[in-house]
This record gives sequence, C-alpha cells and structure tokens, in this order.
Amino acid sequence: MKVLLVSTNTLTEPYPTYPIGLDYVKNVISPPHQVKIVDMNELRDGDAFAKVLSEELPDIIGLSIRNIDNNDEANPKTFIEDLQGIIGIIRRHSKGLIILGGSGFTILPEEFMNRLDADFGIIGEGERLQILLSALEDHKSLENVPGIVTRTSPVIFPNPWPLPFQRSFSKENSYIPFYLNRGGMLNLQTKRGCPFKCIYCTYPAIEGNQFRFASPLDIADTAKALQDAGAKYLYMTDSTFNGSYEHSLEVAVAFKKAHVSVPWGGFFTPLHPIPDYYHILADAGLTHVEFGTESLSNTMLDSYNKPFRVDDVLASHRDAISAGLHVSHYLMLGGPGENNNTLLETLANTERLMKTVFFVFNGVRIYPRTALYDVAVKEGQIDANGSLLDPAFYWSPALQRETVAEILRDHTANRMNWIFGSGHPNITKRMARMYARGHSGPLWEQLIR
Ligand code: B12
Ligand code: SF4
Repeated sequence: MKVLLVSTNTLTEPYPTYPIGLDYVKNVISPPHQVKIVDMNELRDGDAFAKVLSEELPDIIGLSIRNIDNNDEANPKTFIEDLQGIIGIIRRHSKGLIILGGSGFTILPEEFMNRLDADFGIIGEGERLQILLSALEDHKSLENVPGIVTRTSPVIFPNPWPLPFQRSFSKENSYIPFYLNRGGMLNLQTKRGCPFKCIYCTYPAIEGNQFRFASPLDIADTAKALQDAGAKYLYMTDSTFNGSYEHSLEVAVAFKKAHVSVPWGGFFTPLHPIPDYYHILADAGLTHVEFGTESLSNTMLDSYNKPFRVDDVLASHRDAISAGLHVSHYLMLGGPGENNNTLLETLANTERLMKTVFFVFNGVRIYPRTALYDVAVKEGQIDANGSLLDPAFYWSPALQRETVAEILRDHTANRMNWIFGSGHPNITKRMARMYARGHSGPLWEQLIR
C-alpha cells in the first residue's frame, strides 16, 4: 500500500521539534509498504499539502498528533482546529484512509476519535501500525484489538511493543533543513518507558511503565548519522535520560568510541547521583541538563510521588554544575497539598540552586489515566464526563491565586532566569533571531543567573 505519514506539529515554541516518531513508524512498515513522510512545518500551507495528496495518491494517510495544547495555563493554545483543517483537506483531495497516532492522540484517544473525521487510531507506539495495515490487506476484523481504535471499537490500551524498536533516519529527508536552520536540533531516543509513578505523568501510559533499552552501539551510530546530517545539538527524547545509570553510562561510552562530537542534552530526574556520573556524561558531550524537579518541598515531592527528595536535588545540581554543565530545573506549583508554606519552602530552597534557570508552571495539567485525574474528579475540579481537549489544570484548594501571584512577583522581580509557562513572546522572538544568526541548541543557557 502507499502510505503518507504526516507530521502535523507546527508549534515553534520553545523551538521546532524534529518528528522523530515517524522515523520509527516508517522503519517498521517500509518495506512492504511504500512510505513517504511529509512535515507541515516544511509544507507550510494547505495548498502545498493538497498538491502532495493529489500527486502521491496514498491509500493510507497517517497523521502524527504530538501536541494537544501548549501546556500553558496563562496563554493556552490548542490544536484541534488545525487538525480538523488538515483532515478537511485530506477528505477533499484523497480517498485514502486516515489513521491517527502520536503521543497527543495516545493521551486522549476517545476524544480525538470523536472530534476528528478519522477511520482508525493507534494508541501508543506506532510500530503497531503494521498490524493494522496487514489486517486491512487481509480484510480481517479490527474490532477489540488492543491499541487499535476504530470508529466503533472501544479504546483498549495495549502492552508496550514487544519487539526491539529501530529508527530509519535518512539525511535526505527534505524537511531536515527546516530544523537545521532553526537551532540545528535533531533528536535521539535511547530507551522507552518510565517505571516511576509520578501522579500527574502521562509518559508511562505513552511509552510503557518499564524501561526498554536500545543498544548503545545503535544509538551512537544514529547520533553520528544525525551529526553527519548537520545536527548542531541532539535532544535525548527519553522520559528520563538518567533513569538507568547503567544504560546511560553505556551510551556515553559508545558516544566517545564513535567520536560523537555534537553537544547534547535532555530530561534528567534529580535522583541521588552516583559518583562522577555528570563528569563522565560531560566528557561524552553532554552540555545541558533539564531536571524534572517540580518542587523543593519534601511534602510536595511526596504528594507528587517523585522518586527523590530535596537533598537529592541539591546533590544532583552540585554534581552537574561541578561538571561544567548548563543546568535548569522545572517547577510545578499548585499540585495537591500545596499551600503557602510549601510554596515558600520551595522558593526558599531555590536560593540554594545557583547558576540555573527555572521553568515554572502554575497548576498541573490534568490527564486521564493518572492518579491526579482521580484526585481532580473527587475534588470536583473536573467533570468525569467532560473533555480534556480543552486543557484543565489542577490548582490546590489551599492556595489563593492572587496571593501566589504576589509571592511570585516579589520573589522573581528582576530575575531573568525564571521563565513562566511557555515563556514571554519576547524570549521566543529573541531565540528566533539568534537562530537566524546561526546560534544553535536550546539557548536557555543564555538566561542562567
Ligand atoms: C522530549 C519531549 C520534549 C522536548 C523535545 C525536544 C526535541 N527536540 O525533540 C522539549 C522539551 C523541547 C519538549 C517541548 C514541548 N513539549 Co514535549 N515531550 C517530550 C517527550 C518526553 C518525548 C517526545 C518524543 O520525542 N518521544 C520519542 C518519539 C520516538 O516518540 P513519539 O514522537 O511519541 O512517536 C511514537 C508514537 O507516539 C507513535 N507515533 C508518532 N506519530 C505517529 C503517527 C502515526 C500515524 C502512528 C500510527 C503512530 C505515531 O509512534 C512513535 C514510535 O513509537 C513527550 C512525552 C513522551 N514520553 O512522549 C513530551 C510531550 C510530547 N510534550 C508535550 C508538550 C505539551 C510540549 C510543549 C508544548 C511544552 C511547552 N509548553 O514547552 C513543547 C512543544 C514543543 C514543540 N515545538 O512541539 C506533551 C504533549 C501533550 C500535550 N499536552 O499537548 C507530551 C506528551 C508530554 C505530556 N505533557 O504528556 N518536549
Ligand atoms: S520520572 Fe518523569 S517520566 Fe517518569 S513518571 Fe515521573 S515525571 Fe513521568
């Protein structure tokens, strides 16, 4: 069959993200199927997309839905209307079947199927598309197959994909220059899944609740291929890069052996560090560490069910800084149990983290199939029958919004290293200008104070 895979994500904040997921989907279905990937970032408008549809005449159009929204309570942006527009163009210019997939789709499969005129959806890893395509060719029933959603079958979450996952990256992909010209960032996955159980997190539902590792040699080979394609920086897309100290160190060793020289970074969990860990990674090219710290109050870390405590954050921070790395911390304010005391405790402890940037989110985005969802329903913060396509954020009943705003204003006045939500538009504009002048990487190191 002829398959057209479409990356629908055109969000450029904080910067555009290369559609890595489609490299994996393509790898598993091609051959036997004839596959082309297009990226709406490159096509830019509906006419160009309609032209591709008319020229390619695909039997199947797979839409990758990465983002539901921009996860910013103060300036929310949702993407359902853009997706409806894309599907309208497909229906007008193609007779192909429409299949939805991607992390955004996986979080809200029922709601996307209800709101979009699609034929099928794949929950979780897109490698499962091969099952759907074979069943279509063989005219087999697709009802009640875990991970495959039809217009009539119920949503059944599948087990993680049981086979090794492999990417097919081609430096000939026409959309690569779009990313190279805007920060030079390509991305790389070293493992899937997360065994931790933080109460608000969707990652285990998207990727599975155990780590599944790619081979360090394969990862280093792909890193080299990305570097040879012109990447100036690699973002590790793992839920938590250091979740396995053993595997992440093997990756670092493989990078050194393969002479990967491009800088890289990713999400880290501030677990208690093992000796020399950040020095070894720095020596293998790591430059940026983004810690998913979320709070600096042990009461709140307990409430979020985080696998570390404040002392571990301080130790991780110290080690990463001493290895010469750029360090940032994500903070999430207002979750269950947050009150003025825990908030003030977090703010006081931020003073112990020097030379850093804080990415701060007010309220905690509520997603189905998380423990936070159940709390939010129980407290009446959301309606169990309502839609979460319009983002809802948990806010602790013990907090007054105005008091919090005042406390934060006082604490962060004149501090350039506190970024709220998706950031001030001026920062995004400044980043775009710097990228245009040839700067690369995530650039938040410019804000470190
Ligand atoms: C790494 C990451 C980032 C990095 C990306 C860096 C980079 N250069 O790539 C950074 C920190 C920059 C980032 C930013 C943002 N992110 Co982010 N990010 C992730 C994360 C952890 C991994 C994404 C990833 O690349 N995975 C690896 C690839 C291989 O997987 P994949 O793309 O999902 O593809 C697989 C499947 O989804 C599926 N699939 C994909 N496409 C298709 C298509 C078809 C047809 C099929 C069948 C299957 C299929 O098959 C693939 C292979 O198995 C996810 C959470 C997660 N664990 O998924 C959040 C996630 C995608 N991010 C999210 C959000 C919200 C954002 C931001 C909007 C946050 C913000 N305000 O800054 C921005 C948006 C950036 C942008 N321009 O789009 C949300 C999206 C859901 C939502 N609420 O909208 C997620 C799901 C996290 C969450 N909250 O649950 N992010
Ligand atoms: S450690 Fe990170 S990825 Fe894992 S469950 Fe917690 S927040 Fe999610």
